[in-house]
Amino acid sequence: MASVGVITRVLLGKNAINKVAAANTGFVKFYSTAPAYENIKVEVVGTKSNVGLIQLNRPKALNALCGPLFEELGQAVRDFDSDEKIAAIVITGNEKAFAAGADIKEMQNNTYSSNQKKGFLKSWEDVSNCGKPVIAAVNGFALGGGCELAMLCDIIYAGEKAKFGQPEINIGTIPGAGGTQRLPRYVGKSKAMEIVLTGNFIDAHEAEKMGLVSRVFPVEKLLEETIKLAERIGTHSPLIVKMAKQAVNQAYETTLKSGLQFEKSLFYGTFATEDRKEGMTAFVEKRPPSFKNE
Ligand code: CO8
Repeated sequence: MASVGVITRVLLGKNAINKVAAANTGFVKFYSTAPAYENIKVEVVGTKSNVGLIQLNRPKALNALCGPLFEELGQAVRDFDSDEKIAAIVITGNEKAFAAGADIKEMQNNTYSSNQKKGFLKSWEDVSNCGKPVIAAVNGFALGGGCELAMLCDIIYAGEKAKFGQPEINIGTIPGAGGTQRLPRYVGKSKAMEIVLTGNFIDAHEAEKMGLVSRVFPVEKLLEETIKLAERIGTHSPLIVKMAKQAVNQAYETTLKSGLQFEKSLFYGTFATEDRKEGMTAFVEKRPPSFKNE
């Protein structure tokens, strides 16, 4: 894990720096200290220390997404989004589970009115509102809310033993955090219907073939490759990366005509930035660009 091993800073909640003894989980080094979070681990990784890594950390419950976990995840995403040194965010789980869904034990006694009153699922918006690229590194189960969380991310990389599914139908409910809406956009109506109506799981290679996942790696390589992807994105202008993300996301929100108009406005807009000027000047001068996020 040489390239992943460069972990220079440990984020504790709001960017406190704390260097402590490392504990090896088997695929990346995490630092053991009094945790700022109970349900996730958060740190900065990458050779340039510009990748925010969030590991879901309820291994005994297969990372079931309880409310406190989601609140912590939202906080961590917001912190990384507002940290200028961070170029991209990676969300991962462990080798057995990315996340096996919403916490069934927690929601077992919910009622229609308690869902309405508590605004159940509200904190999920933090991940989709993030301006920076968010990449899911999925090993093991990504089921129900776990699959939906992966789909909230901008790119999904998977380990070859990953399993995706929307098994809510087995427990008398339906996907509630985007599964019925995002999945058809990824894989088309017929496949999405099959997945949602049967509750069957699909493996990583099927998921890649369907377009749900962009690449599949050996389990032990997944996180390293995902961090490399985040680092590659981090070589570009953060400002322009943000605009590119907005433009692609717009394709899911609008008609082709207004999407093309939106894209053109953003494209023209890049010409008002220093980074566009620097990028093209560097190309003409045959040198690497030096972006200033301006
Ligand atoms: N919620 C709570 N606990 C869970 C969950 C879950 N989703 N999944 C697993 N666990 C727990 C088990 O209860 C078990 O705990 P314990 O040891 O205390 O009994 C532990 O994790 C290990 O699980 P298993 O023993 O079942 O492990 P197996 O390897 O035998 O099976 C499976 C793995 C196939 C993943 C199995 O655990 C399973 O089917 N889990 C449930 C999957 C599921 O139905 N997910 C969908 C949940 S509903 C949902 O996500 C709705 C989303 C709506 C919006 C999101 C809101 C937050």
